[in-house]
Amino acid sequence: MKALEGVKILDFTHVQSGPTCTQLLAWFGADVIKVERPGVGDATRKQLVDVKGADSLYFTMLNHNKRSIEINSKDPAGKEVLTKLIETCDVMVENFAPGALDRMGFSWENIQKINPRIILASVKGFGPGKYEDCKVYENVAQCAGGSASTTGFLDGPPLVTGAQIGDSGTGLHLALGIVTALYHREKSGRGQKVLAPMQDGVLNLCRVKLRDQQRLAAGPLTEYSQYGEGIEFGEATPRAGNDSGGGQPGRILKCKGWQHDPNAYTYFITQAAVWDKVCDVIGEPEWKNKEEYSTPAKRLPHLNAIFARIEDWTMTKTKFEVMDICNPLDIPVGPILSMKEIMEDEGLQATGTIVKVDHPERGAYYTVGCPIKLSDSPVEVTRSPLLGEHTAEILSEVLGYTGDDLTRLADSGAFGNVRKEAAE
Ligand code: CAO
Repeated sequence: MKALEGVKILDFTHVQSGPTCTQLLAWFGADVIKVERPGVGDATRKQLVDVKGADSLYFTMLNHNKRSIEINSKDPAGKEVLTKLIETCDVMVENFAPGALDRMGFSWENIQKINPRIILASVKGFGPGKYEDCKVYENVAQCAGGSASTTGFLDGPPLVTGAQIGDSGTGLHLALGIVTALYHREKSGRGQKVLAPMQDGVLNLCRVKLRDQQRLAAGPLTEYSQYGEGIEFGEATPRAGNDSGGGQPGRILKCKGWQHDPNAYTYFITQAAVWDKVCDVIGEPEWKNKEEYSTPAKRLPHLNAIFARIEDWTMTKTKFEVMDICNPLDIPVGPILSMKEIMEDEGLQATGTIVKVDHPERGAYYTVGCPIKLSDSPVEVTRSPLLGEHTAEILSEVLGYTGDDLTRLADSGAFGNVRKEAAE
């Protein structure tokens, strides 16, 4: 039995933030019923299409292990079925623009009246306040949550990151809120509203930057490169390039082949505990007795010179050789892996973090499997549903519609291809 087996999720999500959350719940065993607009579906189905006529990778990689039902939520028959789904499900998840659910007639008050045990979980761009009505996408959240202002180099513009911390990061936060509310319901018997604003989720992931903001009041941030370069600090946490965010200095350094391979780099951390080993490995054993380098604090103003010398050494090795040499010495390093290298990584494939999935329209493709491993609830990744693939099945098996009732719904036109499927 899977951890969340028996939990029914009414998945009213679209694009990325909501779908990442419900995909996780599906992987843990919940029955996730994805509601989509008839004939159109989640907008991502047809975004960034690489195989003509097939669902895009954008959609398939965010919607595994779910069932799809087409419902026009603005049609009376659609509202009737949605109401039944709310009665039946444990959790309703949505990430529409602010107010959209209310406009459909499903305010939190109405939802509670239909099913007092249901949990309503929402992603919005911003929490209550002056921006609460804004529509928000990933990069807006990265900018508003403190990530962009603290990412990049000191002499360059703010940067967004490749990690989808606004969308997938908020999806993760929401999933935790949902299982927490489910746990609470065990004791209270009631559902509750769970809200995960994207700005708040990004800020939570930028916690250390708010830490640094307050440390500025006590003087310069000595572990930042600019301190060693004699550049004054302003009033806000600056961009720190590839400096380590923690107390152990680190940098991205060139490795053998960097001239033609954009990813021939390693991250290198001069952790205090292994300083002597770092000196030996790069061929500077006399540094161990050098007064200016004798403590971590004394080394801080010299980090540029220290890392320049370490880079002279890393440039003579490939990023994997650096790993092989440093790892046994407990010197923390990390090769900069390209997406190609990650996709082909046998270790990640063996643990189910990179998974090959077959799809009837597009054939086999790789996806990222569940990154959280439960020993008693293993994940089996199954393909994303075609649009409305389970409409008839959900109407009849989950909601109990049969005979004339099923025909009435099919005739209403509010459920896409249900008539054809029911006839089959
Ligand atoms: N049947 C009928 N209508 C439907 C429907 C269905 N099954 N599903 C959605 N709709 C309608 C909605 O009711 C809404 O109608 P109204 O505007 O008349 O109320 C309409 O479709 C558009 O919904 P939307 O405003 O949510 O969609 P959008 O493409 O304009 O905006 C987004 C997209 C993501 C910017 C917005 O949904 C949003 O800000 N969401 C919250 C933040 C968020 O999750 N952002 C992350 C996006 S990427 O992961």
